[in-house]
Amino acid sequence: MQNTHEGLDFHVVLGNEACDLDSMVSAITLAYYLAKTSSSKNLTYVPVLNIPRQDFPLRTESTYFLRENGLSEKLLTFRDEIDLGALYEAGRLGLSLVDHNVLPRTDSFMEDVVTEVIDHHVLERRPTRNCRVTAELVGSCTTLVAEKIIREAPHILDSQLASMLRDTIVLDCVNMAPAAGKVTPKDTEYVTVLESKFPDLPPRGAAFDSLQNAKFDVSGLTTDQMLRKDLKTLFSQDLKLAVSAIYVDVEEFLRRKDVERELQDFCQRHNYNAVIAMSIAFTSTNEPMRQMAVYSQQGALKTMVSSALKQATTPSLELVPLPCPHCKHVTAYSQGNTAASRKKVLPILKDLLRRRESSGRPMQSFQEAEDYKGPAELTEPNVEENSEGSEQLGDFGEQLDNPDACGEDETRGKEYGARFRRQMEDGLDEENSFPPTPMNSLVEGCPLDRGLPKLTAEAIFERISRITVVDSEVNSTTGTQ
Ligand SMILES: [Mn+2]
Repeated sequence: MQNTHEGLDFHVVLGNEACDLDSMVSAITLAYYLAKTSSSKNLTYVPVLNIPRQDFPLRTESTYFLRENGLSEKLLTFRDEIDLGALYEAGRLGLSLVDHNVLPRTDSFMEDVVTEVIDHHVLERRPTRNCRVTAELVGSCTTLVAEKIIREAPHILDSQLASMLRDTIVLDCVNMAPAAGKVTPKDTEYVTVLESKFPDLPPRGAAFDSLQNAKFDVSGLTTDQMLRKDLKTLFSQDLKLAVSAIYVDVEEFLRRKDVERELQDFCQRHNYNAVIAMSIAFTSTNEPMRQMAVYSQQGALKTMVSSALKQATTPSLELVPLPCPHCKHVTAYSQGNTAASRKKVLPILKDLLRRRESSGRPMQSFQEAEDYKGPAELTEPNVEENSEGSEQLGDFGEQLDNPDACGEDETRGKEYGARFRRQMEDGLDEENSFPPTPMNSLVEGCPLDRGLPKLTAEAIFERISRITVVDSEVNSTTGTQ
């Protein structure tokens, strides 16, 4: 494995920037299929997870899934570890897109090497001669990859591959429950095929429950990771607000050791002026309870945000202060209006920022804000909302496929118990609405802004070879069929 890969070309299978389980598994399994069925000797197939490696722990269901399936995170290639631009410039790159069908704006220069698209979102790309497109509005992109493998290379299926495909489809399709509005006949068809070929797969329900639990299991996360896991960002000219859904009660969150210092670190690290943390929990009778905390080092800003939330009328949040004896820069509330999710709270905050801007109160109100270089030269008040952390995106634009999928979460949820309901709520929102194009670019910049790749072609080649090795070891111990 020395320098024998000089002329090596790369075919990268790229998932979307939400990097949810569907994207990850579609990328890994399609790259595996391509590697197993390719006759080309100098082409390396690399699944690339379209987030920086440091963000991967936020995808708790994905890290859990890899552990369960005996794949090491070390074997995966993340977006900040491979210089796609340089490979493209060198004429050594081909691309398959899975779980999205157009490259985000910052990557669009590579469109001409996209030779294949497999996706379940509404098609946004124009047809071209050299790109094969498979696009169907099924519940999971993984269903389309499973279909391809079962049709074209059923011999490569083993129980590990089958289990990865099946479990991802089951999670995306909410345990194949029609009432959830995700599953389509094709999803059911391929889950059934996989289960009939591998009757030893654990029951669906168990797979669904454990993945669903893993999705909300933040016990291993740092405060910074908790705040980034399900985050929306609002910004105006001089202010940047983090609105985080946290997956533990606000009260419990505020009991974390050194939480105020960690909130301060979080704000400094990511240039936020304030953090609004929201939580939802369910009582034993499945009644939702929402709590909210407002943090800012800048007292005037904390007061302004808190007042706006307390005085909001559309809707009224019915905030009641929660005792927080050690809090200096935090005010905490329980939220009487339990129907007001983050989706309802965001407009209140947007409106606040907008009013502030149009009343011409610029930087001097909040001196500490000066290190944030907001979108420059806005001629009119302009409040933008952006998503990052991407976890909240969950299904990345699924909302586009099912515009009303989440409207009646409460009623739907009742049929499935609290855990399912949490999924329908998507933690705190009913929403997954965001554009399928770059969501981090305005806030965090492109992953590659951080520098050039650390991996050489050889290192990537070696990593991929190791995947194959691990894979065959697993196969030989678990057997097939
Ligand atoms: Mn998907």
